[in-house]
Amino acid sequence: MDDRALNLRLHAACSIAAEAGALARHLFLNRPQGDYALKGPQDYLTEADGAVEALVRERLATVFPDDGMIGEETGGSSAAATWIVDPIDGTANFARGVPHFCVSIGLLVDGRPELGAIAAPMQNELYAARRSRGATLNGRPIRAAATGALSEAVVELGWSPRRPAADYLTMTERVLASGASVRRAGSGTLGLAYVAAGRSDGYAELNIRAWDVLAGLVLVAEAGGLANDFFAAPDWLSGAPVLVAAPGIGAALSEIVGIPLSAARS
Ligand code: LIP
Repeated sequence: MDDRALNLRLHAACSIAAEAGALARHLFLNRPQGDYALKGPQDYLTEADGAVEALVRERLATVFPDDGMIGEETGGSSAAATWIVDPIDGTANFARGVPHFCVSIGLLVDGRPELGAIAAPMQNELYAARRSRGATLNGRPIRAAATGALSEAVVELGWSPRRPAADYLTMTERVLASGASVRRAGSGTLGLAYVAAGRSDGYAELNIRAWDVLAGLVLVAEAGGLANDFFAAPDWLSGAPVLVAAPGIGAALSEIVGIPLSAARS
């Protein structure tokens, strides 16, 4: 795909993410308390997930009819260029009234992460990145932090019932023992974006989905951070481990959580 076609898709991803973010914000501020369902243990679903995904699918199909799209809620089909979409990442937060969630739109071209846009509507923040073209937050360049030791680091860990709690507890114990401070905010996508923006120094989760991480992985790579090769996992569509980190602590954190970092750079 040539430069012009990729630029067109980056701009479209940003404007569609912003529009979808505005819809998510409206639905969040007007949702009745307790208005959610569970797709499975601790796996929340709200009407907003479906409404936002339908909007994104309609917009992308209108502008790029030959591209594929896979959405968290309604699935889809892939093509040479495939959009991977999470309409509301951080649905558990959204459902319980916690204003920490986002819309994530990423593009794979021939299986390679090319670009991403993430809208965090409650913070009026729009993240964007394209491979070899840098990463921005509200149009300004972002860089991963210069933190040089785990004892000074802030690391976010994600979990879900897709892996036994013991695995997560072991990982948390090892990271805490390294002297790092640990947090969990409930949105894997924003966890990766915060590493790209230097707001935290690492994000790890043992089983996460492609729609939670694609846009964030492009952001981290373009902000000078390190990441594992998520899309090299044989069955990344049903979930795989993710690790991203600031360059100064990447090797040490990778050793602790047991997720190898990718040698490749964008
Ligand atoms: C969530 C991720 C989180 C993970 C949850 C879930 P959702 O995405 O952001 O990191 O732990 O299991 O996958 O369901 O809010 O789009």
